[in-house]
Amino acid sequence: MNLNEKTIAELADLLESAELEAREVTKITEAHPDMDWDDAYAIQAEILRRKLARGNRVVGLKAGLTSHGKMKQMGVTTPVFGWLVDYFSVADGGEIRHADLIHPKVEPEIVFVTKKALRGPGCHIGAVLAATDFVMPGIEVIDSRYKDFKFDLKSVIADNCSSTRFVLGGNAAPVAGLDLRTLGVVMEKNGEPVAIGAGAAVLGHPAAAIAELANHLGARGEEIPAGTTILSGGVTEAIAVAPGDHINLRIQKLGSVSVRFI
Ligand code: OOG
Ligand code: MG
Repeated sequence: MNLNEKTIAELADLLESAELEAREVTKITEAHPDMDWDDAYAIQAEILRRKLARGNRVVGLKAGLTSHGKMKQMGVTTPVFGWLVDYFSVADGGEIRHADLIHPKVEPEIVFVTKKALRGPGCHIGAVLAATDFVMPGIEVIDSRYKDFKFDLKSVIADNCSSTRFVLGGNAAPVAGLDLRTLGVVMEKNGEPVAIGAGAAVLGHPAAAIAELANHLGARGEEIPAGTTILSGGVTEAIAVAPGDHINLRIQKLGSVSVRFI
């Protein structure tokens, strides 16, 4: 770690205030070029500590930058991990006020819900599939707090990987008998297909993203508890949305989920 506690607290305050007030800030590595990975995750953890102290609850975890489409779009090469809290959750068919956010984008995701704990190191897709209760479609809404949605990996990790809202729905399907690599994914904006892909876009197999999360947490002495909802990462690049846009995500065999921006 290169940053002291005071700086970590200041940066957490900067990023969380930007989130809550829906305004963009300069990416933090500009003023702190020496910050390292542990500093980045420490800032992310400090933002969560502040939310928990205010009574928010963790309701899920996420992996991000797990597909080639996303890595190319954001100019990065490594997956990142973050948390989801209660007020991020939006009901299927619900509405999101665009003005509450800065410059939101939507992503199609395959969502896992676990029935057994997963702990790295050495977690692999076999362990993930054995521990999965079901998978379902999810629309993730991301909203980088950084100017023009431009960042480097350390800045985006500190910003809890741009997390802001998510919508779950469709069919909760057990993984036995499903080939998650070949599941077709179609996301529509106002009835037009805008993002098309298949599960294999996520690290070759979306369960690999969950295994990487377990290994990341394992290195910190933590695990993915049983009953955890986990977003495995955008299958395609993220799509910008405007007020009035209606987003529908269909995943083969998993049904559909939708949300409207007002
Ligand atoms: C970082 C968050 C990435 C995903 O699914 O790839 C993410 C970003 O692109 O702003 O949630
Ligand atoms: Mg995502």
